[in-house]
Amino acid sequence: MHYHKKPDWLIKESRSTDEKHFINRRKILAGMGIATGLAALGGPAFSLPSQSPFSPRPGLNGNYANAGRAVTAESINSTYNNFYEFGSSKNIHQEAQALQSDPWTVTIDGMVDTPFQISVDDLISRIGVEERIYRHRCVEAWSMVVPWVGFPLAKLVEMAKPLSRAKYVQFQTFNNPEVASEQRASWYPWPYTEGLTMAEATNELSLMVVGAYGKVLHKQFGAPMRLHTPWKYGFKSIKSIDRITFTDRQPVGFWEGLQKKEYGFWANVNPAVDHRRWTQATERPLSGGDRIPTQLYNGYGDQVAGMYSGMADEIGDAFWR
Ligand SMILES: Nc1nc2c(c(=O)[nH]1)N[C@H]1C(S)=C(S)[C@@H](COP(=O)(O)O)O[C@H]1N2
Ligand SMILES: [Mo]
Repeated sequence: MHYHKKPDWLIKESRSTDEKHFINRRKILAGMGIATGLAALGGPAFSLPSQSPFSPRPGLNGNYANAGRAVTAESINSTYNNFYEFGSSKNIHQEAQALQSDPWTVTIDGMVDTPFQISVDDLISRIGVEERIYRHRCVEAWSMVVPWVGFPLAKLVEMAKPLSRAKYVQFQTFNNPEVASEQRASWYPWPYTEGLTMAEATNELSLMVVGAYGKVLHKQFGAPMRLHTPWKYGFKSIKSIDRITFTDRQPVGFWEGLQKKEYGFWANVNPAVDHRRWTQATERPLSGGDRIPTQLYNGYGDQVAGMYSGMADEIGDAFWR
């Protein structure tokens, strides 16, 4: 059945099941020293809890306690999102509340010792979580600073026991056109996919995000689990992941599949290479104020440049996009 507008009962129904599990996930996070705050359970439409000034929390990783810029207000980030499954505007936060993100199972397969499925709650309790403040740079030239809660992707890779033949990790988002209206648009190659090399996936910076602002991840941020690779353009940071596949073939990302010339596999932030439609030299912080210069690798070069030495010469500009 296809609804253009979801009837009220559907929203209520999914919300009540959701609340039970949501509270469960909050408990797990709280048990790991992450203050879970007041979650947005207020009503069928997304509503923000009362704002409190950001302060460091117990699980904060000291290496990522300061992004060199102020954290973007939660009220701004959580109402300006790219999540094309729910529409092509930035204003999808209300529609995204229909996503049933709890319970949630992730399939881990491909070139691994033994394929398996695991719930996000189990991943959280087996691996544990920490908080890191990261800069995020979208290829559309806006940027933000977010206090994420999550765990290193490297830990999940270790748990998956990939075979030595595996060279890449492919990520996939859910595909549920009944809930996500834009997934009824057949011209898009749903589901959204993205990929990283094994070196990138096991880089210390690659974070599997399950929370933000000390709370269980809001749906519009990609609940219950999304990737964040802060040295790459935002489209690499795939949301609401339900499958992780190890492979020897370079994965083709969602946007890459649509426009290879505009959205390449590597997509490392580079102020010297403009996108066809947007300059990459500067960026517009969502928090307001003047545009600021964009940094190579979004300022994370110390941790990631080594993975790409020599490659720019080899592949030229296409390397960056
Ligand atoms: N599944 C999915 N993941 C996605 C997207 C999307 O449309 N669908 N958009 C990407 C883009 S372009 C950006 S900039 C970030 C935006 O994350 P935010 O909305 O949490 O700021 O999510 C990325 N991950
Ligand atoms: Mo983006």
